[in-house]
Amino acid sequence: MAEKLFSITEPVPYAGKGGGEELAFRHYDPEEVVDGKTMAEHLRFAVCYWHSLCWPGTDPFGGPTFDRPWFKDDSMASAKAKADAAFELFSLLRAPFFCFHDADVRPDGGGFAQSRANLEEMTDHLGALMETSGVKLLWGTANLFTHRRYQAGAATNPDPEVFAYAAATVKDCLDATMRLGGENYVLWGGREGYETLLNTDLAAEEKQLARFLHLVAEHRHKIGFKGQLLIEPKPQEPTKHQHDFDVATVSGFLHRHGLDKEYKLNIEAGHAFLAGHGFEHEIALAQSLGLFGSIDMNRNDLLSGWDTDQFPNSVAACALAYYEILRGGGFGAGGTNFDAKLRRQSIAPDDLLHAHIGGMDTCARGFKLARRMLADGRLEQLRRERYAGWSGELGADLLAGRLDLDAIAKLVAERGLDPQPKSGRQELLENIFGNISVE
Ligand code: XUL
Ligand code: CO
Repeated sequence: MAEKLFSITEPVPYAGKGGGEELAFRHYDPEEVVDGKTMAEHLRFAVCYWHSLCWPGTDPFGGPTFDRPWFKDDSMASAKAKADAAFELFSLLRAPFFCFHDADVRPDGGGFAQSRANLEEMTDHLGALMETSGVKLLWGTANLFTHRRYQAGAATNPDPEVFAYAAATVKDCLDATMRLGGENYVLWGGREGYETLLNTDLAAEEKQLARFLHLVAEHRHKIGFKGQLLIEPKPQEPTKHQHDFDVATVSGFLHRHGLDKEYKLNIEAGHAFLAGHGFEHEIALAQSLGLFGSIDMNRNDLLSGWDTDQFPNSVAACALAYYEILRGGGFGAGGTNFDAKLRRQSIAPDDLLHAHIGGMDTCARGFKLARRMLADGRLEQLRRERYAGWSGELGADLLAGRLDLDAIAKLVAERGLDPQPKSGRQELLENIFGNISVE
């Protein structure tokens, strides 16, 4: 019998606001029904395997600080012990979903064939754990950035052999994701970019990346994978510049290459911030372009300027994100994946429980606030009023292209148009947001 990892054995209870227990939800009751769906169904939480089970507490200046039993070697037995601990964590948190990279769950086999065999064996093991626990797979993905073969990228590598190796790896990961009933498959191009333009052929790399994404889409159709394919934008880090910079950049790329019907986007809070955008901006833009898929929920330390992947703790920030998600109709196949990790000194396994409980409670409060903002209706009403002119005759004629520049000039002169500025009412809107309470 493996030694006990966490201090509790029963799932984290919902204790409500007054609850005194530390390991209890105060705001997230997975079974609470809101607008005909449970909170678990609305938020679709996923625990990420990599930060929670694999990351050992290293940082650029220091080695591992965490001491987990499965870190002792790179064997299949340790990979299975890690998987068992992972599902214990998911079940204690009552998380409906998890997400993983191939490299998180299987030891590197030292070559393609053995790595593939390891992944297949671990896919069976994960499948059995999913069956007994009821935990589902939100998305799978391939790690195409840690191994040194990917130092110059995967799809965008100057060496076609690396492209082929990466493509073969994605095939196996997509197959494994399908076998496990995954609802999405994510591609994050960690090293698809450059360190210096002096050795980089941008046009060649763009062509390679497009071919790679077409291959993945073709394979999805071939095997009948019904889940969503998602691209996760990030502007840089570890590269100096990444091709998938932000939502706008990826959207342009997808349209340029006829891929816009195949892919949607997985938007991460910290990545949006690194790109100089708000999280809600990236979500709103993806929604307006019909590309919204799923989110990676975290926050960055705004003073470090680094993708610190911390658990969310701002209800207001989460509310603004969920507001944009709800305005677009909520999650379809997507969900709220915590791409967040402990701080390096949080070495106790229970810290994983505290981190997720806090994150889930914060998201639940943010979601409820967002819902009330929508139900209240004033924000949407004021937005509609601001654009009301466009539903009039002039607006309709302009948009429909019924007037050319000559006709517009004639109309402005004949009608003596002298448009007057109107208030944008930002403070009023911010006060409305500030005064709507979560409860
Ligand atoms: C890296 C990141 C990844 C992706 C999956 O910043 O967010 O963990 O979510 O590869
Ligand atoms: Co992410």
